[in-house]
Amino acid sequence: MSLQQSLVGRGKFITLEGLEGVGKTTNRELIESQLSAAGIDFIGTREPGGTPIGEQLRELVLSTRGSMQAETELMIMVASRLELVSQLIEPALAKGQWVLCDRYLDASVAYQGAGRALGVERVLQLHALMGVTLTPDLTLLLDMSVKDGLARMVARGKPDRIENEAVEFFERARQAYLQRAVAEPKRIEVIDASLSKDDVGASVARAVRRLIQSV
Ligand code: T5A
Repeated sequence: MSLQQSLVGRGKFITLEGLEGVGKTTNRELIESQLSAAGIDFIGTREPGGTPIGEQLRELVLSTRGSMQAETELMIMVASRLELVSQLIEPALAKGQWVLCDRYLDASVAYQGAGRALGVERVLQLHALMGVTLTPDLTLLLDMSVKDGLARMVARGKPDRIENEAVEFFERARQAYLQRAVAEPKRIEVIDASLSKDDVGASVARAVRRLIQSV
């Protein structure tokens, strides 16, 4: 470790999670402003994607052309994550930068583990096998009813392959997210995403402020 690294310390890793249309992108922008105002050096990224290979994988996995086995979908998500963690997230954290990521491993647990019914344990085992074991310091789970979240998404138009899934798929994913929050209350903060943008933003900002104050 260089002298500068030991002085700065390791950065913090924040993830945003939740179903379609719950406001992850909206709140990602708010957090970015908050971190900038606090003078924190950070990078923002997203999943699937975030690296040149990851962005190609994103296009492939979200394309509406043709069908795909659930296992294939999971492996593409893991491959994109592996690239992102090794090329971008780990090096940034090691340099003392904070990382803000729109979706991460909890999304695979929810969407592939529960939504596609591949099994939560199987999803976690695959990550462990591939060495993707990095855990966020803070996860903001934006939660609201599937119906209302999908309505926001529909208003935006042009659904991708996963957004075309049935309501039951998203209900299973939502329950898996909430179960993870119960199992890891220190890491995962559940935020009521059905409230106004201002109220959701205020809850998000409070959680991020607590993390900033903890260092
Ligand atoms: N996926 C991803 C997996 O299946 N497994 C995985 O492991 C991973 C990593 C990614 C897809 O891949 C899947 C999940 C996804 O299906 P994506 O485009 O990155 O797709 O993610 P989406 O969730 O589809 O992103 P969206 O843009 O649809 O949703 P956001 O970002 O949550 O919502 P946002 O901020 O764009 O807001 C949506 C609309 O609602 C409004 C906004 O202005 C916007 O119009 N809005 C509000 N309106 C009222 N009140 C509020 N509080 C509002 N907040 C936002």
